[in-house]
Formats: sequence, C-alpha cells, structure tokens
Amino acid sequence: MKVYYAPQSRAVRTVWLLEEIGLGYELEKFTLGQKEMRGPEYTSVNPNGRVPTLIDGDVTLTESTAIAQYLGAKYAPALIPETDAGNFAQYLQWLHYAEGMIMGPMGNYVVETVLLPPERRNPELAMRALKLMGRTLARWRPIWMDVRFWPAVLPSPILSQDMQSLWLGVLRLILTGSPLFQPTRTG
Ligand SMILES: N[C@@H](CCC(=O)N[C@@H](CS)C(=O)NCC(=O)O)C(=O)O
Repeated sequence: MKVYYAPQSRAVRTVWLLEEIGLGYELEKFTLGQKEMRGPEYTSVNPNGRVPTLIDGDVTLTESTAIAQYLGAKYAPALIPETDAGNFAQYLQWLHYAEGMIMGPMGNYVVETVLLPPERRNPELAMRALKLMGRTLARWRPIWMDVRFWPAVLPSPILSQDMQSLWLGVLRLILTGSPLFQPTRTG
C-alpha cells in the first residue's frame, strides 16, 4: 500500500485512517505547492496532480473520501455500518457531505485569507466563500440542532481529525449563534 501525501492536506485523512486501522503503508511525501506534484511523473499516477493518492495493488484512488470509504469497506468493516443497517445511508451522506458541499467554499476562503500572499488576496471572494459556506450549513439547521447527530459524527473513526475539526467548527458556529449560520437567503 502506498500513499502520496503532503502535510496539512487532505492526505492526512488517508494516513490517519490507515493508522487507525493498523495497516502498513509506504509514504511518498510532497509539500503543498511543490512543482513535482504537477510534473509528468506524478500526474501519470494522479492526473489531478494533487494529494492524496492511494495505491493498493492494482487499485489507484485519488479522492480522499472514496479512499476512506474503500479502506473502511475493505479493511475495517467493523468500523462502518453494514449496508442493511439503519444508519448506512446516513453514514454515506455525512461522509460525502463535507468534501462535496463544504470543502469548496472552505478551500476558497483559506486560499483568499491564508494561502495566497497578502497582495494577491481578494477580500470580496473570501467573504463570498464564507457566506456560501454559512448558507449551505444553515439549510441543515434542524439536523445540526438534533443532539443525536453529534455523537454519531464526532467519534466516528472513519472521519479523520480534520473532518472532525470541521464538524466541531460547525457546532461552534451554532452554539455561538453566529450570524453566518442564519438562513437569510436561498439560492
Ligand atoms: N477532492 C480531492 C481534492 C484533493 C486536493 O485538492 N488536494 C489538495 C490538498 S488538500 C492538493 O493536493 N493541492 C495541491 C495543489 O493544488 O497544488 C480529495 O478529496 O482528495
């Protein structure tokens, strides 16, 4: 098993889960922004030129959430609900929600506030990303307000630490009554 990895990236999810499951793996380490990530050698493995990439025998996966689902299903069935369990659909929904709905605007916000050098940051784009994230989350308010949701999500070993931090951030926004979390408009 081989993982292409960079610190402070989504690849932490993969390595964290491999550690949790107790599987051995070989690490190919980049740093974010390293030009070799977009070079021909690595893009022949992962055409996106991004991390993580998991190689397991003749399987290559380049989506962190697909990797989590794959590793759980194949190597740690005890950690995930069975397909006929009552919470199976919910497990898939929330496993994919964070990457599918939240990481886009959250990534844009981080790019415009942290990753770009100050002279290239655009405060308007940053604010737009933050508002979109707030509105996206606000639509699910009844779910977040249901106390049964949090014990199901937070201790889940299938969600890595950064995903759990994301959910904790959501919880903090709710508990502090953040204006970001008010459903003020639709669309
Ligand atoms: N949807 C992909 C996104 C992968 C992705 O964007 N990875 C970032 C790190 S968090 C990356 O490799 N960025 C390097 C770059 O854009 O040069 C996943 O979930 O794995």
